[in-house]
Amino acid sequence: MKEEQISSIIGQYDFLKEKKFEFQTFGSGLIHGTYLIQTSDSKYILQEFNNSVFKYPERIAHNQQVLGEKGDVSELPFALPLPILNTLNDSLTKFDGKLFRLFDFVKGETLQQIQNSEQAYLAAKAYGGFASWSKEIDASLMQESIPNFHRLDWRFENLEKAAQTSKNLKHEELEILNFYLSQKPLVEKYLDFLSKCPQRITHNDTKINNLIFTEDLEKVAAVIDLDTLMGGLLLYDFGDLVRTVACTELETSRNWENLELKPEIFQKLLEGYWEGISEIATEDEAKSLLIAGEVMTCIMGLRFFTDHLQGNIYYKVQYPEQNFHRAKNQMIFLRSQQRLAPQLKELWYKITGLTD
Ligand code: GN1
Ligand code: MG
Repeated sequence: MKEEQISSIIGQYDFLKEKKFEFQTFGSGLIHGTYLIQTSDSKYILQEFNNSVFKYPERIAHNQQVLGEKGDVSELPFALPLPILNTLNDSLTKFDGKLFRLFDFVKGETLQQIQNSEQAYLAAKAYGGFASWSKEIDASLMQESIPNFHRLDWRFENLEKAAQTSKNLKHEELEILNFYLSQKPLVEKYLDFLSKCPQRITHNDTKINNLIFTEDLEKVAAVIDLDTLMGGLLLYDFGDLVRTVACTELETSRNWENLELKPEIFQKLLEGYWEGISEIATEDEAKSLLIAGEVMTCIMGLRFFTDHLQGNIYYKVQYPEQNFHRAKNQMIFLRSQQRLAPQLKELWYKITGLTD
């Protein structure tokens, strides 16, 4: 983007009109274009909104508005940067056929992977604390920014449909397809919790890099990326933490032999998340945490494999087989969690103090 363009966009915010500024591209996000804007006394993040991944920007704006109006953000022990309103009182600013949002800049560090188990604890406590903080907000006020986003049953049906029209699958593709189709019992368990657990306000993308840590990495300074914020189950947020933080390997890894769950990290995640939610969690919600990692890993495996069968239409790939490999990675990780389930259950008894 050029300086004149940025100037026209930020000119739609009263407090920035006519101000001198410098700008640069910022961060490693793959979805939205991101710029750091610096004036003589403040810093801001300007985002160019990706309308093809998020087809309902007005729903995102609605959800964030509900959150800002119904909850007191200042009560949280970390920042929750919501978009700043423009002169039209809108969080989305139109320019040149595109949509932009402006945020206050939060100083700190983002991690792509944890460096020690304490960071797993801090991350989980922050996401759990967020769910508790929003307990009074009626989740039915929220709109689906991505419909059926974490519906395991729907993701499962999508794979079934894609498989019906896929011919001549290779031996290894069939093995992975059959593995995912054998996960029907997990889908049933999920549906049981879906019928028994309340809808909460959930973040739905609880990866480690959606947090900003303080520069000394000892505290969470902010929870960011609130685009998938909507009504959901606590298990979605805890499960995506397990999926992305408690695995020995990244989701893009092909180091199959070394890929497994680290029980000691699972323990730290559960300690942190439980500390955040214990005051609000129902017994069913507490129990749902035991299958949370499996559910979210299965969802991602189903999504990757379906995308592979459909010719890589959703996820960016660096090579043609990448979604197939991601689905294989998630399959191995899901197997590892299922194998370790009895050990994880022992940790769960200890941490929650609950019995069956
Ligand atoms: C996508 O683009 P990113 O990394 O924020 C996806 C998540 C997946 C993740 C897997 C909107 O998130 O659900 O967990 O990829 N977000 C969307 O890498 O589809
Ligand atoms: Mg994201």
